[in-house]
Amino acid sequence: MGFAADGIEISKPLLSATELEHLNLEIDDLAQFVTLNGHFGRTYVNDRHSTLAFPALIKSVNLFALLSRSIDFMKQAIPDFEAQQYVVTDVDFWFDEKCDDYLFWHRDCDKEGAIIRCFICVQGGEEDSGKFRYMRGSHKINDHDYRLSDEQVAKLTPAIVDCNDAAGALIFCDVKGYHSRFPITNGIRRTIYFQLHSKTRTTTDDITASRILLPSSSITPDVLKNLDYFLFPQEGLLHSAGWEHSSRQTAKMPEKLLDLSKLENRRGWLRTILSRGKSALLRRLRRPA
Ligand SMILES: O=C(O)CCC(=O)C(=O)O
Ligand SMILES: [Fe+2]
Repeated sequence: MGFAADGIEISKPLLSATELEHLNLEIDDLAQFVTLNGHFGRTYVNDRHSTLAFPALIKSVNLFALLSRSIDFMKQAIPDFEAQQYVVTDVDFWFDEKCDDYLFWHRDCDKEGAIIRCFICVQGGEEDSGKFRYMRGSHKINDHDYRLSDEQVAKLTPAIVDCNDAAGALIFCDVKGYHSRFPITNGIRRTIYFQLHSKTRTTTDDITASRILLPSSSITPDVLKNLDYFLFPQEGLLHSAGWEHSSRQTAKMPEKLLDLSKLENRRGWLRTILSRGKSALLRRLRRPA
């Protein structure tokens, strides 16, 4: 199975059985953590789906190093990966509880190669616990809607691939392709989730809608090697302030940010500082102790 032809690919496990065990133990603990203000460990999207509030704080596995290894894998597997200038737009950890519903077959984008989603199963993900499903080659279909009709599903059934035995492996797919998952009737599902947007195939607004907390304790040489994948488009620096350009913002821009927007020509300067910092850090980290 190959990404270019099929829209989906699965790597060999990137996490060992021991790493999965340690990660699950840590998550058991983190997911329970409650502060006086309410539930701090998880953010509930609905009663069956929640996300870890601060996935970046996971210690048993460096999620960013794992992401960097995932990027290395995709560079090899996806012929135009570097040309499409992907940028990381999500690093998340999902909890899915019992759910008898069969997620309907859908796509999340109508431009090929624009958005890549990556899933690493930490728990569950089997046939009775939310195994991911994808229709091979359906990222090439241009005339179907967001959601497939029953007739369309029947026609495309031979193309369905089920992501079997995926614990610790990287499942990555083009979300223009149709996908679904099995219901969760037994146990739960825990998934590490990464998303990348192509800078050439999506807009700056799409990309800067998301932010990622990257703690300094996660910055290893492995992470720095792929730091470019965390750099937003230049014009995104102001977009990500969330005021001037976002159509979703209705609030008035505060004076301070208005001043900032006058400094647009300084953005190139900021970028230089960032990349200088990167080479200095790399040099330091590579120096023998
Ligand atoms: O829960 C899943 O595995 C599928 C979620 C989904 O549709 C998506 O990530 O776009
Ligand atoms: Fe989806």
